[in-house]
Amino acid sequence: MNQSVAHEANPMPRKRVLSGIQPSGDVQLGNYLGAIKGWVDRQDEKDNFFCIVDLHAITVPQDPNELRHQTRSLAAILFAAGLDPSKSNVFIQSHVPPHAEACWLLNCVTPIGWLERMTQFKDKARNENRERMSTGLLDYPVLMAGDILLYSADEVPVGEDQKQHVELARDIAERFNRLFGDTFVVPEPIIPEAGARVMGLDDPSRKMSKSFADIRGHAVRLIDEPKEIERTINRAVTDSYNEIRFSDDPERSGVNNLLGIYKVITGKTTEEVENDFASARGYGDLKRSVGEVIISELAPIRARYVQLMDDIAELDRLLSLGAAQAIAVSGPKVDEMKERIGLVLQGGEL
Ligand code: ATP
Ligand code: LTN
Repeated sequence: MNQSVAHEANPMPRKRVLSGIQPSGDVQLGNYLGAIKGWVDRQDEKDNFFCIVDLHAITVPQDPNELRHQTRSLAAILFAAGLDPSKSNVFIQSHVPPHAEACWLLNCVTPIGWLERMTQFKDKARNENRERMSTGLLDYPVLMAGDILLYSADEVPVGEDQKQHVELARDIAERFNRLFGDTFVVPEPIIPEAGARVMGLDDPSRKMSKSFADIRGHAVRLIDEPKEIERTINRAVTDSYNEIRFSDDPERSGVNNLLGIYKVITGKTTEEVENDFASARGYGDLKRSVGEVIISELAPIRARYVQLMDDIAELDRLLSLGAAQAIAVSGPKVDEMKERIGLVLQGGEL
């Protein structure tokens, strides 16, 4: 719908963007700065698909009622953060059957060694008993490759931690194209220059994560009240150098992280940020300023979120519109995959 309008006004086709986010907990500042903010800022220039990846979320155990709530809550956050349903198709992955189908078809051309080498899988497998870990956790990146390839996405805007998975999607696309002829666009990962890896405020050596967002002091959640944000930032781990400048010294990663957050939100250069703090009296001043910029960025999002969650029927309607657009693109693509592989299509060949 948005695409045809765009094409009339502009003969150059817009780049197709697809990205995904899991309903696996409360959306945190890293998700926003590393991914969502970029989706919103560039939605006017692109042809946009954003997928709430509930099938990815169930690769680890989820409480059914909680998952249902988190899925709608995530949709409300995405719209509240500025995704406009007339410009961006926002949909739930499980509403669009081609995703699960494409995953199976791509499983059959993906060597298992490629999956066993994925850093995210190795990290999760290290802490999990293999007798309890789901097969879905290993297969996770193939489902993600399907998400991307079904839409012929040119660009996949993600945080740094997902770069390897997008590269795997490229490898899978190239292998399928080699085996069965040109079928897929080979996608590019788009990683923001700043904000691509926001670190945990309680432990700046590991990335801020939605699934740890309930741990006290770990994350700023997009729906936190200003007082809560202030408290979390005040509690953030720093160091004893008392020097407010960017640094790649792991011992100073807490302060570096706070400065990084300030830098993305204000849009200032490294030099301008350091100048802002040249006369600061200490980390107390730094935390106060960082807390303030976060609160002014998130307050309007929180207000819109509360309104949207008050009308679930409207939210579900917007998600149905997104799913219809998604099916219109991914349905024919999955048929093309089947035909190339040699499966007989119901009703005859394309
Ligand atoms: P989980 O804890 O369930 O793995 P998550 O917080 O890592 O969740 P995802 O839904 O897996 O979030 O990721 C959504 C998007 O947010 C992805 O593009 C991912 O790269 C990005 N992202 C996640 N955490 C961060 C972070 N700390 N800094 C920057 N970007 C991030
Ligand atoms: N694995 C991603 C979420 C995701 C995704 C996608 C991102 C699922 N499918 C397709 C980009 C494109 C993550 O952020 N953990």
